[in-house]
Amino acid sequence: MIGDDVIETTGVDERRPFGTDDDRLKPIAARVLAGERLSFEDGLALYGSPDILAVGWLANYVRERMHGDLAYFNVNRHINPTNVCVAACRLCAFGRKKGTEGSYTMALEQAWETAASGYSEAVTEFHIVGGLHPDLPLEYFLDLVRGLKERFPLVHIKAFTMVEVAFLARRAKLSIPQTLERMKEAGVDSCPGGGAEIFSDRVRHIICDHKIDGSEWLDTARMAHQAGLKSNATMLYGHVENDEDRVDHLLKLREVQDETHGFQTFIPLAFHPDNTALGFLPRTSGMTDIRQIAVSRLLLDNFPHIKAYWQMMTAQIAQIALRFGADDVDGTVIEEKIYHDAGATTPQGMRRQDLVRLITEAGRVPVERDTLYRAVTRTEDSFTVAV
Ligand code: V47
Repeated sequence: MIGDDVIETTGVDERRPFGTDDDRLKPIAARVLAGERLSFEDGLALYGSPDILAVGWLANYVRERMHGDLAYFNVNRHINPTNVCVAACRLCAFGRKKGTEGSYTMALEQAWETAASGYSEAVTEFHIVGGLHPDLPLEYFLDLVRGLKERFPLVHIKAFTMVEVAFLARRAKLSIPQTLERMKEAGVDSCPGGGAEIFSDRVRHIICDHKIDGSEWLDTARMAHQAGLKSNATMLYGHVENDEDRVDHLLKLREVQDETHGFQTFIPLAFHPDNTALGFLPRTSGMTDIRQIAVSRLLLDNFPHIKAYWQMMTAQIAQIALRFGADDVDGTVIEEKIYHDAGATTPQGMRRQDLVRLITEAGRVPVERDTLYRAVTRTEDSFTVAV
């Protein structure tokens, strides 16, 4: 109910009618049920509402309208070819200066071996991100991708954030579209969503002032989409940003998506403070993580998918998120470095069957997907995707 009026829902969760004591949510609920777009002010009201269950109801309504009971996961592997990085972002515990303790750069053979090791079930995706290395040329990364494609022709390569693309373009003295073309020729199939952080200049100045700014990140994503590459988008929250910064970030992504329709998934990322220059900040709470998923689902009406990245938010919170707006939990991952360097206590990876159980126990229907969200069917030693 909204106030005293019963809202008719269209086949979605009619068992539990909407109700709230928060007057600011009532007009928002009417807009959500009518399929109308929410505004900046609506975003602030959703972040500020004490009625988290009502916010979650609305996000779940939209999630079920888009995906029913389905929840997606994939069998993937992360490869981080180097942690050497010139950027020294205060938010990051992964990057190291060249030559300092703990820094590493994989030889190409080593990266290809890493891709093949540690897991018996055929992965459908390599997720490749790394530091902004001062000396490694674009050719190293292109050779890395070419070598992976040669060895694993069926595996989708999701590689290089917008920050890396812009950095490699500058180092190679190429334009961003030229760099993206070179990446595509080498075998890059899509791009991951990292490096977006928060677009606000004020916040970026504090957490990551040596990398591209928010509008450059958005422009690079636009160019990736124009080049025919799908990509993801992230938002880092739970540090020094406020609700206005979060809403601004989401609406800027929505604007680009209206133009290009190139984003597949939005992934909110909770700040992990350990071993970073912002180590004095507290971790986010489960409530903040759940609300972030719900608000993302409600504001990003043109994003097909909202990911509750289990490595970042724990498997337990990811399960709850599947009922608060998320429809995806990411994948097996196998070895995660960025969050574990920053204090994550989640396991390094999960088996396919554990992801299936996670989703099933959340009351959703698991669907193994490839990176482009096509259903994967497994045979004994390979897989096919529905096209
Ligand atoms: O870009 C870095 C963030 C991102 C910290 O596209 C941190 O499918 C929290 O983008 N605390 C990398 N976050 C991870 C990422 C990602 C993950 C899973 C799936 C996809 C996808 C993308 O992690 C970085 C940065 O925004 N990050 N350090 C930290 N201390």
